[in-house]
Amino acid sequence: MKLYECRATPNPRRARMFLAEKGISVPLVEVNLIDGENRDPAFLAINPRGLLPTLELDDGTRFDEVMAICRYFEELYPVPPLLGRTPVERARVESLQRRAEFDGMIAGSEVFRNQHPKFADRSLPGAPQQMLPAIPELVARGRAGIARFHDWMEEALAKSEFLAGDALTMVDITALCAVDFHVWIDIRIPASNVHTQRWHAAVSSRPSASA
Ligand SMILES: N[C@@H](CCC(=O)N[C@@H](CS)C(=O)NCC(=O)O)C(=O)O
Repeated sequence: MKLYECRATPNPRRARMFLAEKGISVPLVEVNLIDGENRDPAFLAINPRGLLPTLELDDGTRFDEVMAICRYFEELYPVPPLLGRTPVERARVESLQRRAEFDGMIAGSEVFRNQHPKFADRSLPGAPQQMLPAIPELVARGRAGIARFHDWMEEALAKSEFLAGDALTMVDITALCAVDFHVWIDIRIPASNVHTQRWHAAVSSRPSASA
């Protein structure tokens, strides 16, 4: 088994952090996305979408998408549960995880990709044969999404230690990776959001945060 990833980038970090919280060790293969190695024919033969992370099983099965990879490992190694323990918890984690992903991770990507000159012809990740030019108007929408993300986190974290309750879940992993990714676009948790600041310091100090 191996996990194709790129150490510097936020979505592979979500997968690495999830694995570290579970205590699972998977050999990592670095693909230098910054230099465009994910769009080289050698990597496109592995994943035609050129997307990271991509998991490869010992029988050659491969799949991408962070949540598909995490769900696979959650089924094999249910302890500690990071996607919820009961049907209701699982539904709640799914709902909040998507919120962190859309308003945190994807909104950050919208700002970053639509304003960075290196991504002028790649406003969406994946599928190099279907590259899309940047749409500068999306930068404002991304920023609005991130403001909404900050408000939601502050409200949730005023009520509980972690975003989905009293234990760390995938919601916290996605949110932490999003918050740290936002530094690339010079956006930080507002200083007045004290509950989110407390949460960020606590989650960042876990060994998995530097996995
Ligand atoms: N929805 C995907 C998003 C993955 C993604 O956007 N990965 C980025 C790295 S953070 C990537 O592979 N980008 C390829 C590119 O920009 O060419 C997931 O959750 O895994």
